[in-house]
Amino acid sequence: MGLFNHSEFEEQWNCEWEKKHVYASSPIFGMKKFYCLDMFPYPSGAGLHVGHPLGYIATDILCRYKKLQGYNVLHAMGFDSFGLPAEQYAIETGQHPAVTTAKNIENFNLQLRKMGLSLDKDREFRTSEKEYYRWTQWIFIELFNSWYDLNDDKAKNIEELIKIFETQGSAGARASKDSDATDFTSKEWIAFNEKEKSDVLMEYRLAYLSFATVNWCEKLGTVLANDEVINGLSERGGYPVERRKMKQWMMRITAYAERLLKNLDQLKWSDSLKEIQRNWIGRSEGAVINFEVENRQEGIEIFTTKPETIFGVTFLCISSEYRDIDSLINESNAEEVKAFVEKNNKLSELEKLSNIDDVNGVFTGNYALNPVTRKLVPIWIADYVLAGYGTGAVMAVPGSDERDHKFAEKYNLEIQQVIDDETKKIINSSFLNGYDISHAREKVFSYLIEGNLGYKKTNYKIRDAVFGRQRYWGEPIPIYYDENSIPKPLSFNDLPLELPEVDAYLPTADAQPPLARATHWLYKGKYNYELTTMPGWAGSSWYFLRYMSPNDNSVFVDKEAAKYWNEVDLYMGGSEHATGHLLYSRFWNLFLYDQNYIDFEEPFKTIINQGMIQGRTSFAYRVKGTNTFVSANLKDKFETQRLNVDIKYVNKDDSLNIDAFKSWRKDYARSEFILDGDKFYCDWQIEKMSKSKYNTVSPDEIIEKYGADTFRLYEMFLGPIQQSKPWMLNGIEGVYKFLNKLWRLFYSDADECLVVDEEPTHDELKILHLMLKKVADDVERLSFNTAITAFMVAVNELTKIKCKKRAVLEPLIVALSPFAVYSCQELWVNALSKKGYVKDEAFPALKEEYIQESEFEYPITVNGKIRTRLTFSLSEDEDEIKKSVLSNSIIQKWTEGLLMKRYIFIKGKIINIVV
Ligand code: ANZ
Repeated sequence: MGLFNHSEFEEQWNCEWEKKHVYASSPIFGMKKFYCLDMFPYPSGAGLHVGHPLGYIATDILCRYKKLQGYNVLHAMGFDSFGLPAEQYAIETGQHPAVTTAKNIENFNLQLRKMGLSLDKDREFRTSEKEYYRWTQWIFIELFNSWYDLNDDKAKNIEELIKIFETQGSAGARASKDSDATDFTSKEWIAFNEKEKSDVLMEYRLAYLSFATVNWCEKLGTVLANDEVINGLSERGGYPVERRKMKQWMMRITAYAERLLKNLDQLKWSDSLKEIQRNWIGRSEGAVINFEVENRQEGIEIFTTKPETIFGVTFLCISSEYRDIDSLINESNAEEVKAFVEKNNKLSELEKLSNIDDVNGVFTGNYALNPVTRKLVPIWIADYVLAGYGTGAVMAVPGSDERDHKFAEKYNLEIQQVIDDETKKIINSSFLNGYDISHAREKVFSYLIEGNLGYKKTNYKIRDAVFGRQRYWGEPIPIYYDENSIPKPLSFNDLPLELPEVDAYLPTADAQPPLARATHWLYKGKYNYELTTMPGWAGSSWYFLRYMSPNDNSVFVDKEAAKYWNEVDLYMGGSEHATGHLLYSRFWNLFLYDQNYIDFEEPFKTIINQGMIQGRTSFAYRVKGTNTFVSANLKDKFETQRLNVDIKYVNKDDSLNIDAFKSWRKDYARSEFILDGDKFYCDWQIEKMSKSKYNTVSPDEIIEKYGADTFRLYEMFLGPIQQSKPWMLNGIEGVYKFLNKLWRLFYSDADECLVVDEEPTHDELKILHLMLKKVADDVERLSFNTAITAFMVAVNELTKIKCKKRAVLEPLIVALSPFAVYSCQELWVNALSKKGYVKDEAFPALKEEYIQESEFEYPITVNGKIRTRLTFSLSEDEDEIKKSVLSNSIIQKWTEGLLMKRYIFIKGKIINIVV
């Protein structure tokens, strides 16, 4: 064993570590803990490219470092294995998603295991295995059995609510509930039949069934969440998405809006991530004001954040989905209105919002009364008013609001200054005497409240989350329908409710979800089950808890284990989860906290978003309408079309390997090529690394060639972890050379081990401790690239002075072991003749005395000009230094025969002489 050859030891250590479960972890009460988590991987069929491990390697280094620092570390990785891609693949190929998923996971694990990650494999699980999804179903039932008490600001058991209803009716509870929930007395409640009671309770449950306008994607055959729809198309596949009203299982995340917002302050997340969540939750304080409607019993309630602008209202706008809209339409133009409503209801909220430059609407034919000015204003239907926000109606103030102004201009409606002369008169003679818009808010509020015309209201943009999907490959929702079609949860003993086998993974001919194909799938042999399944985010909303006691089948998480491991200390993942996953899991965690199952409110103390690794995409130009490609530098002579080329057909100098390229696709086999000299050049561009752009680089070959340690170091050496950066192999040789150089500190050319037991010199120890200090600081800041530079500097300097001393090399190896895991272990055992695993050592203690400078080289000036430099110990007596300086021959030359006027000594800085 002499020269660095990764293939001689990496796999061997891997096998030993695996066999001995060296990364197994368990709570050690009294010992400080570090819980580190990578965002849950979805095992896609494409396998890993070099962008995926970036975060995994970073967290691994941190975990190993924390272990050296004496922490008890929890680091595990399972798989988010339900989801659309496996199901899409199943639809296309007929293969059971469980089969493809298992194959993908196996492949994933093979790729991951080579990277030397210190994952506790005994804690691996998959969301699609029944031992896991039993608990996802159990949490669903817990949510179903809960309501949110706004008085105590926490979730409570639905039985408590029933008791309140029995004694006080609906007025007895301040609860988070459906906006159109009905009021009833205790007498009425008692008189309700079972079905009616069930319907009422649905308006309060945290997991509930309700009619909701959803994003329906015909092509995918399912409902999508708002964040899965981009510009009216499905994020996956890019298929059209339309709005539909459907009865859906929902999650009342809105009950937690205020706590989700407030708790952000205590989290160590980036400001931008917090801001994204704040905007998504979207808290607005304002008022709900009632406008009476002419010739109609019921008025229209509007929500405004600027009640003080009520004097400038010139019309009202309601949403096209406004409830009871028909009673607001006049016979005269009913047709026009209905056509508008129908067209508009098809648009998603996002489309309505993105249409900001073009506002559209139609007059209902009716008028409403401004409760303050007593002026009649027309009621319009407008596309910019969202049905699900506020009350679905606005008071339009074109003198103050931009959209209202646009609308008024377009339809020739009155545009009035918020305070015109007319209103001034009203104001002066009324409660607002001396109206000043900036101070009027509270006055308007009290006027409205006293007059019973409105009330204060805080609104949130966040919506309840649609939870049911018309898909196969997800957790079945553990609900059955009894003989009266009342939905009821399964009893705990009947969990897990397993996915039934079906003959195809598509909806049925009558548009029922795929589970309807399982015709004999019945609860207790007679009741129908719920046929929708849970969305992709269900399993990932609590997985961080499961790692704490993954093999305990008696409980979702062992309470003691949860107490010990507690919240995640560092969560690493992509910024694309800023709203969906990070809100849903915070919501479930808060709920489980309310239920007293865990004792921390927030799951993720610190979040780091790793940057994206970008790929270098290659393109070839084809002359339009032909099968002739033209070299990139000649393309301007033709009218061309740019096509992606898989980077595996492109050489380092961007020339195309034409023969290989021709074999890629049938239609390229007979292509012609216009060359530049004897080569055909491709164009390139740096963009996101992705299978679809044919620019992915697999880690496998790199690891094969250079070893996993080089790969780990190189991924980290590319730049700061939070930054996006292009993948280029240019620098990998440098990192590889570093490991070779490291090896050379231990072994001679003739393979002899060179390590000696001699006392190290001060200089050697200085190199070591300067490196230790830098590495420790950098790793704490997650600045892994600069830490690697510090190792490189130290190894170079030790090489220069030929240091082979154990007392220096041993700590070097311990400090480097989180980065170069295999090499350090190999050197630990074979070159340093140590027993056990270097990962179990302690991080070397930093000795400041070697870092602090003991000497200083003083610049000596005579009359302001530096004439020489002299080195003195920093502890040397000032008078002694003065004597040496004045007797120095160069200084004497400049001062000879002159009278010294002044001598200034500044310790550790400078010596000035004035003559
Ligand atoms: C009068 C007014 C005057 C308004 C003014 C704004 C400015 P945020 O901050 O987003 O909560 N609004 C209320 N409900 C709406 C709905 N369903 N769809 C579209 N717009 C709606 O915005 C609240 C403001 O947006 C409200 O205050 C209302 O217009 C409008 F100078 O009322 B405002």
